Amino acid sequence: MTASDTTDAPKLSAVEGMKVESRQLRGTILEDLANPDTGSLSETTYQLLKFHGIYEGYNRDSATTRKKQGLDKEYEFMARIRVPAGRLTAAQYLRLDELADDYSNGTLRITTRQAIQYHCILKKDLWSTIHEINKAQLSTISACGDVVRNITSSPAPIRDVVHNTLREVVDTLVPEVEPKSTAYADIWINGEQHKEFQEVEEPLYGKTYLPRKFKIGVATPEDNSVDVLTNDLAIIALFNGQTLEGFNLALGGGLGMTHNKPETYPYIAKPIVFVTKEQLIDAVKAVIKMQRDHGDRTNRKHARLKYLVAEKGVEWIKAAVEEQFGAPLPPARPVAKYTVIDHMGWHEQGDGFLYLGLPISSGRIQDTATQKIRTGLREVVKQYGVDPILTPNQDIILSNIKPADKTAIEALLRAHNLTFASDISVVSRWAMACPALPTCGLALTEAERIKEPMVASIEAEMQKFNLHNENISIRITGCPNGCARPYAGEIGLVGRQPGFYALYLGGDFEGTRLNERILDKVPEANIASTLGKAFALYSTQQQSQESFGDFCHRLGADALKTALEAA
Ligand code: SRM
Ligand code: SF4
Repeated sequence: MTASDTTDAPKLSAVEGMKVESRQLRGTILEDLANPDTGSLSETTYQLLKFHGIYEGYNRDSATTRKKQGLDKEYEFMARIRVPAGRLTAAQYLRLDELADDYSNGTLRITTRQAIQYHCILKKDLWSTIHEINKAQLSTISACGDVVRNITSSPAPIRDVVHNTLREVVDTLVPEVEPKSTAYADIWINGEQHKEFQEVEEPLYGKTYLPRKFKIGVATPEDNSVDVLTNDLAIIALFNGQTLEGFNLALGGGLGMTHNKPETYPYIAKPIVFVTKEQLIDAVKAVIKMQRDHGDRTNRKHARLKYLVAEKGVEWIKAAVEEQFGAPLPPARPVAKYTVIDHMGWHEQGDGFLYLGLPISSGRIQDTATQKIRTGLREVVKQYGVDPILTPNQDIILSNIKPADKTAIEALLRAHNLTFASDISVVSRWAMACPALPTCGLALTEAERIKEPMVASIEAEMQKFNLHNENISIRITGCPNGCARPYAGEIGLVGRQPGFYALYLGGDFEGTRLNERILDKVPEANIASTLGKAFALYSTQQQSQESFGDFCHRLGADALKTALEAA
């Protein structure tokens, strides 16, 4: 019996009760889906579906008009396909591409955690969608819900000790942290509606799984492309050249917050312990069990590991991890400065093959009037058998390319008008936006749909001060939950209320320092000109090699606020 199986906790939140009653995440999902009459589901099914990688939502664009017409909302589902470290085979990608037409809205959306999302799935198609995804040797299990989510890591398909180790760590961890409940297979693979329930042991999770979502990222200081310190558990591999020394575990990263609720806040993971390769899996499990047993199950807005780390302190956390691990562990080692790479452009893998990183704006793989991104990628994958890798920056890497195919592949992509990294500004290459409207039920403002014009207007301001070649990260979200990691960027634009954004500045490009809120409600139309004032200061007061984020940090929030508010 695990500590989470005991019932001496004060008062469980409603979701905790649902988990306990769910027969290990089964609930009445199949029965609810079989009812064709209603788009909406019971609250319990809505919550349980998340553990299966599925969210029910509705078309936010049409909801108001339909309400006036006395019509119900257009309910639809989002399915998130878990892709550890973003690695897909050519065959998997091609099947996902087909399914996007069969069941989704004809787009594949690369997420900030290297997964793929389908939007706009109809209730009648949901079972077939998930079933077909599994037939392609992919899964939506644990892509959402109170479990370990998709594990992120460097997408670089480089064949050397460093990258082989990162791949090995992810591949070893994935089955270890997956729920053991057979509910997912029973429902989506076997469709066994009336199968007699047989409880299986959940040694890691217990009956109530985790208090909240739990994210793991695996990185090296030399390649922090995953923003590893924004994860509940950051695994930082430390190498001496090509020799692995071990791993730092940093705990408590997380970005979600609520406007006007200072008790909620973004937080950067704190370094806690150093472990050897042999200790890693048990140490990871010790961290998860520690959060399972000590995380807050009474208030979901206070349930992430970050609140435990912030409130209990690193000494308490270290002792609690060691208790679960069963032995003392050395403290985390000092780490050199982090660097971030976007892996765009052509590179050698080190095994005779090449890889090509292609920017995909907001991760949206789609055909438009001007760009046939989806068709172009499909054709290249089909004709040349290259394996796609999804990046934590919402971009795509085509890997295992024969050098002899380089010219033809580039020509084929150009024929479909895909964008290459060399075609766009640095700032545009690094910018990210979350989906927000119309699919996200939590969006207060636009994000993905305004990203390109917004970035273009910011770029125009940068140009005025000759800063257009600067590496500046811009991250836009439609609400404060932080899905495009806005607080870990140099410029964060966070949806505040329709048409208005909170402006955050002063994070570092390397993802090791959070930015700060400088202005609360900037009208969308004024954002670029407001930032222009900061660019003006930066262009005249920048110290040698100082990045924009570091400059804003040095200036400080108060001075920046005064400068940006000045007419
Ligand atoms: Fe997220 C919820 C989209 C990465 C913090 N996130 C949501 C939901 C499911 C909305 C909902 O709960 O109803 C969004 C679906 C919108 C849609 O229309 O598709 C959503 N999150 C996304 C994605 C697709 C954004 C993207 O641009 O790619 C990312 C999917 C990642 C994946 O493949 O698993 C995504 N979300 C993140 C990240 C960034 C990361 O993990 O690197 C964060 C900040 C880090 C963190 O977890 O703290 C993030 N999402 C949240 C939160 C706030 C959690 C919190 O602790 O407060 C929510 C809301 C919640 O959980 O209650 C949320
Ligand atoms: Fe939705 Fe907010 Fe996440 Fe954007 S940041 S996808 S608006 S929950």
